[in-house]
Amino acid sequence: MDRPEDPLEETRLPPGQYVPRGHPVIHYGRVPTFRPETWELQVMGATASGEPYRFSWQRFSGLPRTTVVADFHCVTKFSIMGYEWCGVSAATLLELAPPAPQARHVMLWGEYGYSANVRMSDFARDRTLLAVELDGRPISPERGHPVRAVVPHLYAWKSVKWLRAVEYMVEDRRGFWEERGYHNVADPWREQRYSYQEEPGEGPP
Ligand SMILES: Nc1nc2c(c(=O)[nH]1)N[C@H]1C(S)=C(S)[C@@H](COP(=O)(O)O)O[C@H]1N2
Ligand SMILES: [Mo]
Repeated sequence: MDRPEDPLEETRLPPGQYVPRGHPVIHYGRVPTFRPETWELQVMGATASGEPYRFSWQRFSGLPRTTVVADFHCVTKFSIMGYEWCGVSAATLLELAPPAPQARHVMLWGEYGYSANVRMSDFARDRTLLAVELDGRPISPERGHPVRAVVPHLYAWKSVKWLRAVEYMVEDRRGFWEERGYHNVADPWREQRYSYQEEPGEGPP
């Protein structure tokens, strides 16, 4: 094993993870084309008003932004340390498009139907972002341009690229990888990789 260069890396790395050379890019399917005139982000499902919300690119790109520095942990075991994301915090979205009080879960939808479910408590964490910049530049097309969810405290498959909708859910449902054998919660510090590890209450009934 290579010795980590940063002495902090050892304590910052969740169990079973390693730091690779370079920054791998991984996703399923092809990279969509961004069309600012037709792009919109929808917030739907169990909203407090019962109505869906739509944010045009013009509106979304004018929302206040925050910066989050976070490590990024892929379930295939590589971790990228210290990405700097800038974007609209999930908390801001929750204020502008409030969920119904019974909504305990969220489905994050990317282009082409990729999806990942997270608990509302994970979505509402102050470091969850709808990111538009990575390391000081607009996110590149293959990393999720124009908007990518970043849920840094969960495995990276929950950080949906090319985000197009946020669905508030009263009942939990599994997203793309969660349906294919991956853990519903996905906490890297507890090494929640696979659905067979789920404890009662961690997945949909
Ligand atoms: N829309 C979409 N988002 C996605 C994926 C995908 O296939 N489609 N793959 C996920 C997985 S498994 C990982 S590890 C990260 C990879 O992000 P990166 O390519 O920026 O390293 O994106 C996640 N977000
Ligand atoms: Mo991944």
